[in-house]
Amino acid sequence: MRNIPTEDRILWILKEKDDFISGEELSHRLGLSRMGIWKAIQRIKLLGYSVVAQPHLGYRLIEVPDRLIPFELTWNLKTKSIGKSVLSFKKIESTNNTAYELATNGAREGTVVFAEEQTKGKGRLGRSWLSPAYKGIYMSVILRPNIAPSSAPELTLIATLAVTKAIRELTGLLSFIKWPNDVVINSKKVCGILTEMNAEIDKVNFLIVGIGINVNSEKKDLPKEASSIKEELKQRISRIELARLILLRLDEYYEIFKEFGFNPPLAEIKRYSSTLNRRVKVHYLNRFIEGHAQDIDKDGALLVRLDNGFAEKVFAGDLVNIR
Ligand code: BT5
Repeated sequence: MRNIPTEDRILWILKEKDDFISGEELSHRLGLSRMGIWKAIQRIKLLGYSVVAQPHLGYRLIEVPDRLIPFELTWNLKTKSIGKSVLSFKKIESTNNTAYELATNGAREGTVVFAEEQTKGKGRLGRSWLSPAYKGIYMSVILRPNIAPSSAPELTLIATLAVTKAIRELTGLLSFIKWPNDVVINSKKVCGILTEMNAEIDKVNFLIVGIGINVNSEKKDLPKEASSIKEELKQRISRIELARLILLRLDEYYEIFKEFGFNPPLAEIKRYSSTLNRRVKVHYLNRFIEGHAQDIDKDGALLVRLDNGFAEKVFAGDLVNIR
């Protein structure tokens, strides 16, 4: 356990024990003095953990704070690549920008950057993403898939699938994928994905998949037409649990994507789509296209059947479900 901070090592032992453990045993197992243990416990408490100390019994972990602490995000996380390295910031401009910088400097695939608050959270096309402190999950994942730049939108859809599944599993809420980059509950946006890329003409160097989720945000924190999990569920949930589940699901679908391509995740994306088989209006490259959302193509594009009978393939855009 060399190089692992003392706090994390103590937390690890306290979690596994799930009962009182004597200061003596802790100091023996960590090779630290009793005073050293006591000081580390004080630092753990400053992070927001509740640890009780009882004479003769020792220390016991009572409560974990709902903070995006790397140790909590990764403890016993069974993923292959996503979340093997996690960084968490209290306040930064944009997790996508920080992840992009890290990736430029060689950060490995699966590195994830979290923030409790973003001061310049980004949406697509220069739009902004409201990121109130401690209420949402703002995270960016570095991926280095061996794909052409034209396949990047597939990873955006895979991320919407991971989030949709995780929300359903944890809360029972019926979340849906709104093409091309949203997750909605009761037709209201609770999550948006922004994928950015560093690529050459025919090869992606890396992708940054940025995920913003309104978890415990209140109506007043959000744009009028948006919502949060808390607003829809009428109850707060653990951001840590949701973030861990998203890392797991993303890892699972990313592995499938790397091995079998986009088709298997696409079948599920269609199943959870709130867009297909509806009349839609898409704002795309300064044009409005209206018609029937017929299918999501094997590259993630939306096929819209126009009223004149022709089908048009739309690669990106802003979409309104009309009915
Ligand atoms: C998106 O763009 O939906 C992508 C949002 C990605 C945010 C994440 S957070 C972590 C990572 N780091 C970043 O800097 N970004 C990513 P788009 O489809 O263009 O939608 C943007 C529009 O959604 C805005 O113009 C607002 O109308 C609306 N919006 C802004 N904040 C919102 C929020 N918190 N919840 C719902 N809608 C919001």
